[in-house]
Amino acid sequence: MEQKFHERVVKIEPPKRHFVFLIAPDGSMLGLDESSELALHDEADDRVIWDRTPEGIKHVATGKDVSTDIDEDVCTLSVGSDEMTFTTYHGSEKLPSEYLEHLKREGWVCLTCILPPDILEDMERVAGTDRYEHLEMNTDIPRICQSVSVARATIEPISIWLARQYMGAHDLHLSHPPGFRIEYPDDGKRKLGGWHSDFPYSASTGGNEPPDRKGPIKAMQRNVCVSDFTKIRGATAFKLGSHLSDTPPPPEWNDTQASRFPYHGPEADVIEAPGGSVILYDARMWHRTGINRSQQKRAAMLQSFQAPDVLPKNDTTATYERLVESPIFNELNDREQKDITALLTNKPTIA
Ligand SMILES: O=C(O)CCC(=O)C(=O)O
Ligand SMILES: [Fe+2]
Repeated sequence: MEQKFHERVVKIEPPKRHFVFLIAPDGSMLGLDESSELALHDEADDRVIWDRTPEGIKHVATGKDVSTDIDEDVCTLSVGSDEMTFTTYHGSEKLPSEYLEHLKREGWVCLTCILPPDILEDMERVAGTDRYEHLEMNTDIPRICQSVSVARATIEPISIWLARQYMGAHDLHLSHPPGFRIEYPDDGKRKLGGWHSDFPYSASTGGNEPPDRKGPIKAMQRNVCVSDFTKIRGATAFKLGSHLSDTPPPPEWNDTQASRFPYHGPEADVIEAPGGSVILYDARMWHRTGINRSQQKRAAMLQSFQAPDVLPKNDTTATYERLVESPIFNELNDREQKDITALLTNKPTIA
């Protein structure tokens, strides 16, 4: 008798607490400069991570305390000679450098519950899952044009910083507009997602040769857990560590003659993570959509960051134009507009 669903579970618990960002009206983030003075930054590294204290805020990486009155999430601080207003904003569980260390060591990292609760709920609404299970996703309008929350989730700043660090390049682009993958409860008939490495490490339909798996890293994938990711509800399955393998997944892991189900034995791993988490991983890592054995839909938002020299899988400019014309774009602050513009319009630089 075939043993079913024996993947190992890596369970990620919800954080007990979160750090905060302090965001200026133009979206820049309050941080410290090299002389430990308050300064503005556009990149979400350790410099911009704060903790709330009874007297104000503490800079997590250096321990520097700054006293300020925070009234309904808003405070005023002097940056250089400017008095500026900042809004505290839901931050990460850990320092960006801690995530980076895990990512470099393991080839993946989970930014647990990194999305603010209101953004998560809005993504569930767009997806038609969880608290909005009764809705069906609208596939006529690009998802990023349906809610500012989708745009904000797309440019969550710590994952962009991590992708830039891991890939050793700043000007990344997306290989396709961010899409939602809704996994319906398995009905015993529907085709199931097979094991693969992600673009450009997957064989292309046009016959392009995938890049050398031992060469410089060309892409990272980002799965935003909209639903709670659990094994029973179809959380993504991985072969953790396989980003270092010289080969893509073995064909027998997708042998649908032998079983309707792709490989689901103990060599595979399922990362269970709460909704609102971001799983960022090396695109070479073998993975597949989980098999949803629950009664509810499962939603993930999928995104693929590409190195500057990779030709995108799809043209993202049409979606970008629709976004700019939609009211959503004006809801984004300057930094958010800049980040989304770069990810959707950066052109490959091919030597
Ligand atoms: O839907 C999933 O769980 C994973 C989808 C996938 O293969 C991907 O992110 O590339
Ligand atoms: Fe994939």
